Order: sequence, then C-alpha cells, then structure tokens
Amino acid sequence: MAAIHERAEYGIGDFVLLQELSLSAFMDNLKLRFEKGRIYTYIGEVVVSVNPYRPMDIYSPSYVQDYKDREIFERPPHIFALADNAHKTMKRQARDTCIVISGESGSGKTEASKIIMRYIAAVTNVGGQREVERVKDVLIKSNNILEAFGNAKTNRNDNSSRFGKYMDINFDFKGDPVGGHINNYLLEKSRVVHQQEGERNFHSFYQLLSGAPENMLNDMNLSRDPKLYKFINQGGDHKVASLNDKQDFRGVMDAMKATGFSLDEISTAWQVVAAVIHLGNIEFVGEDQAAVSDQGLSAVIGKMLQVSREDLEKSLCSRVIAAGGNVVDKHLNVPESIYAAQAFAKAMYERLFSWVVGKINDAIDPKHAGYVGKNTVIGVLDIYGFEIFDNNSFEQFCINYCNEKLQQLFIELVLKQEQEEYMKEGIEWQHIDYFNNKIICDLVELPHKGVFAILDEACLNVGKVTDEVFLDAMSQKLNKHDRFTSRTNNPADKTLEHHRDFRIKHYAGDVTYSAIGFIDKNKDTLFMDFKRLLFNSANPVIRSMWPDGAKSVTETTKRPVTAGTAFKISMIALVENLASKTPFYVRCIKPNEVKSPVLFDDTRVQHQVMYLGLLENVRVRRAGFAFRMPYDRFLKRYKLICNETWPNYRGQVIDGVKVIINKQGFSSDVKYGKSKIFIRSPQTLFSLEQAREEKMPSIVLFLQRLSRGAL
Ligand code: AOV
Ligand code: MG
Repeated sequence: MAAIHERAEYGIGDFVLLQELSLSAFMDNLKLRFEKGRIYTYIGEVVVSVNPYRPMDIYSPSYVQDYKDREIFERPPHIFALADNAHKTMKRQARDTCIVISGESGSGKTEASKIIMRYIAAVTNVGGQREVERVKDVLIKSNNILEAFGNAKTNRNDNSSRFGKYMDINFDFKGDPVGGHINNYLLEKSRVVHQQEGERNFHSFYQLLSGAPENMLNDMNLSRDPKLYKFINQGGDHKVASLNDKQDFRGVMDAMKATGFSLDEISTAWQVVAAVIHLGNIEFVGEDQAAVSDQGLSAVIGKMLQVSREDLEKSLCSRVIAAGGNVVDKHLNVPESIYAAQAFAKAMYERLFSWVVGKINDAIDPKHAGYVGKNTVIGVLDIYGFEIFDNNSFEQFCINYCNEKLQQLFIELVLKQEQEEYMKEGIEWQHIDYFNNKIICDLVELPHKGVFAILDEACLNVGKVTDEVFLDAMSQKLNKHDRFTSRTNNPADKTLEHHRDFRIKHYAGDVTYSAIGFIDKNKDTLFMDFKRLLFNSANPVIRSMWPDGAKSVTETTKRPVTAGTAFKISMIALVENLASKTPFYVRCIKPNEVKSPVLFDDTRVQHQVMYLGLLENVRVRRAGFAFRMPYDRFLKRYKLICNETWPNYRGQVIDGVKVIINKQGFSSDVKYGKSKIFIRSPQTLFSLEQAREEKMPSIVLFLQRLSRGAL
C-alpha cells in the first residue's frame, strides 16, 4: 500500500509487494531506494533502515504531523510510522510494546533510537503538563550524557555505543510519558586503559580536555592535549572530524543540569574522569616492592578523589589480606602495581557510568510524576552491534553473543507470531525454511558445555589459571561443534595464526577471538583495598559510588558471579522481557565501510540482508497472506467503493466485508479469519486502493455538499 503514495521511481516501499522475490530483486530495490534517498522500506510492519551517512530532511515537525495518528501503511515508509504504531498499540490496547533495533556496528541503531524518542516526545503531552515536559526533556537529554560516558570512536563507528541500553518509557492512560527506566549492559571498560590503533577512549575524556574552562582544568592539573596522557592517546590521532568535543562538553553539562545532577555531583563526575586520566601516567619503581615514582602525581589523583596521597599509594602498592585471622599487608611488585592501577581505573570509570545511569533513573522515576498506579511502557532497545576488529577479545565475544540473542528473538517471534496468528484465526500455515541461530546461542550459553560455563570452570581451577587452560578445555569440549574451531582441533588451519586464537562462526560472520585476557576479564577482580579507599573518600558523591567498600577486611565474601555469567544472565532476562511485550523491529543496514553517503557496497549489503534473514522475513509474510486487517477497519476504509456498503452497511461487519470482496471479484484471493480478513496477493490490495482513490473525488464532493447542508 505504501507504494501507492510514492512514485514508482523510488522503488517499492514494502518488500512484500515485490513482483517476484529473489535476492537480486530485493537488492535492486534496496539500492534504488537508497540512491533516491528513501532510506526506509517495510517488510510488512518491520522497518528496514539503511544508514544514509548524511543529515536527512525527513524528521521535521511537518513530517511528524504527517505520521501522527496514521495507520502504518497510509504514508510512505518511515521510522515515525513504526514509532507511532508502537505508541498507538500501547495506548489503544493498553499493552506494553517494545522496539528492537538491531544491525551491525555503525548501521544506525543509536540514531534510530533517538529519532524514535524524539517522535514520541513530539506527539505527546498536547495538554502541556509541566511534569511531563520535564520527563520528556530528561529522556531526550539523557542521551547526551550516556553517549559522553558510554560511547567512543571505534574503527567501525565514530560514535559507537560501548554499552547496551534498554530504556522503558512509562506512559499514563492518556499516552503521555510520565517516566522511564534505563537498564545498561556491560560497559566495555577495557577501553579505559587500552585502545586499538585508530580508536579513542570514551568521549568524556576528550570532552573534558577540550571543553572545560581554563580554571577547571588548572584545578585538575590537566593540559588540553590528550597526547600527554597514556590512557587516552593510544589510538593515534584524537581528532574526529564528525565530533565536536568542545561543544559536546557544554551539551553534556547542560544535560546534566537539566537532569537534576547537583553542581557537586557534576564536578565529582569530571574529577573521577580526571583521576583516571592521571592514573594512566603513574609509574612505579622498586625491585620487589613497588613505589609510586612521582608523588606529585599521586597527590593530584588523591585530590581528585578526595583521599590522602598516602592512602592512595598504599592501595596501589600493597594489598591487605586476612590470613588465618591476622590482617597483613602484602607488598606488590611493579607489574602487580601496574595491573592494580589499571584495574582501579577501569572499575572507577565503570562505577561512574553506573552511577550516572542511576542518577538519570532517579530523575525519570515515574513516582516523581506522582504516578504510582499501573502504567504501560514502550521499551526501546539499542545495543552495541555485531563487530569484528583486527583483535577481538572478551568484550567482542559478549557483544556478538548479545547480537545472536537478538537475532534469535527475531526469528522466534517473527515466525511464532505469524504462526500463532494463522492458528488463532483458523487459517492454514505454510512453513518457511530459515537458518536458526539457536545452535550458536547454545554454544555460548548452555550450562556445563557452553563457552561461558567452560570459562567459569577454568576460572575456578586452583593453581595456575591461564588462558591456555581455558582454550584447551574449550577445544576438548567443543571438539565436534561445527561452529567452533581452534588450532588444537584443526592444526592445519593456518588462518588461526596464534595458538591462543579460536573462531566462532556467528550468524553474521566468522570471528576469530584471542583467548588472551578471557580469564582475567571474566574473573573481574578488584582488590578490596580500592573499594575501601573510595568508600572512605571525603567526597560523599564518590563514597556513594562505592557502598561495598564498607566491608571489613576479615569479612569473607561469597565468590561473586563472573562477568561472563552475569552478562549471560542479563541477556536471558532481557530477551524474556522483550518477548513479553508486543515487539516492533527496526533492522539497520550499513551501506558501506567508509561512511559514504553515496556508496552502496553490494557485497557488504547483501551479506547483511542474508544474515539478518530479511528474505525469509519477506517469504514468511508472503507465503500466507501479504496483508491482514481487522474487519471493522477494512469496512471503514473500503466501504465507499461499493454502493451496498456506502455510506453505511446495516448488517454484520464481516458480511459487509464479504460484499465488497465479492463485488470486486476477489473472493478466491482472500480468507476470512475469526476477526480479520487475510489477503493473499498484494495485487488485490492495489486494486482495492485504486478503486478507493477513484471514488475519492466524488466522495469528497459528497461530503462537502453534506456539510453545506445541500443534501
Ligand atoms: P550504531 O548505533 O548502529 O552503531 P549509529 O546510530 O551510531 O550506529 O550511526 C553511526 C553514524 O551514522 C551516526 O553517527 C551518523 O553519522 C550516521 N547515521 C546513522 N543513522 C542516521 C540517520 N538516520 N540520518 C543521518 N545520519 C545517520 V554501534 O553503537 O557502533 O553498534 O556499537
Ligand atoms: Mg550505537
């Protein structure tokens, strides 16, 4: 139907309407639309979005008005239509909905999520309630803050999300936003201390150095030049053409104020960032017992964290351990101290990030709006996309597993929903073949034999636990798995250059991971000394980030759940949560590797179309029936094309629908379900739409005369 509103030169607005379905026809249409600046195309209700890599003039208020309160197929394909649909469904049916945005790194997920949020903000609160306005403002501005602290330039994307984000927006019965809640998933904290060539640390570091006023930087003993600081200069050139760090700093400051961060809280946040920067430059000397070489530097870090220089140095150079009831100081050597400083920096930044998320959540807690009753939500999911780098580690493994889970959800729900719908409506269902990636999810997450379980087991080993032990265990246990390869299993495989590499055949491509660091990152230990140090900071804001530092040395703590297992548990919970809501999907596609607005790289795009299962998606939609519509809506829309049903049909709604279908001669092309009519071929719908448009002028005339009282 969408195609009716668009000129043919723009291609076809819904892949379901393609004359004949083949990969090349699909690709031709997608390419044509991209070249014509039509970045959105439907597959039924799914939106396929191709990153335009240029600002598009399609999100202005007039576009908002165009899509507001329309049915999805009434206007040309647009992400606004999907947002409107999710909102309408939530409002009309009082059902929780969610919008799942997926696609590889740099395909446009985060932009899509922001466009959706802005649309929802634009169409709600017509009454202009102040509290609702505040909530909307915080919801939108929270993106600035989260991106500053949680996004970074990678070799795939200048503004790459390095954390997963799921945001619930709560709505009152009128459909106005009254609050929200953000869940964040595993921040890629290794970036705090290490960046690959061509990449940067999190934006916040560069924003502080470029944007902070002179006196603030002086107070922090910082220079404007990132090159001077080890933790933030490893990637090479720190300037990113598409980013303006200085301006963004101001944006973040404004957003923090609007969100309700106090001035103390804001300055503390930046002090922690400064402390991390300085920590990167700290050096240790000594033979067996490490000591900080530059006490001036540790004094500066102490000042930032409001702890004494002595206490800080002690935490960096020794460990308090409880041995047989006695508390003793164990000195660290230089490599151990370096390791400790890095662990400390990563933990500090991670805590800062979680604290920031917590502050935003406080500000948008629906209770503020006095809203305690039941409300419905729209969940918006924007995660880190599938990614392959030159060097892939534990973080990429988690990120790619997360993408497997979402693909799994898509497969399950898109097929399940269809299947259920046909069954519910009593209509025969035809099975369509598709690749099910469950096998890869299992490979990663199954108890006892999945990668995370094997990793946990290796971490539990007493004695020397090495990444090799883990790799060997994996090679043994996953020997027969056709999605897993390691050098041990396949000595002939020269592509696994390093002995510590292993490869997983993901749904979106083969990724070679280096097992180095898996054990360490999974264990994720941070010495209690640091927790106690910051829990005893003179700064109450910092203290609040470290409540677990209150424990005494002798208190034995349960072995914490490992990072991998914690992530797995959170992913399973996330998928369950999404599956309980009515889902809407945005499938993002990256047109090329070079961020070009004009280049449509056929090979790369085709690869994505295939692994996203888009063709299967279209087939499923077409196999049965391309369109379905509740009887009442159908009658309302098409009653004008039949004298018997216009202006009103007096009998049962379904009979009215049958009259129209029979009169038009389409009875062999439709099936009548319990509450909906199912239309097999797009052509039928075309014809109905055309008949409607032909009648329209005379109907308009009719209505005009009616309103003038001439009839
Ligand atoms: P991602 O979220 O999918 O990657 P982004 O949403 O950050 O990708 O998009 C990457 C870049 O593409 C943006 O910074 C914009 O420059 C451009 N872009 C994307 N969508 C649009 C749009 N609709 N209009 C204009 N430009 C756009 V990652 O977070 O890396 O998985 O972890
Ligand atoms: Mg993103």
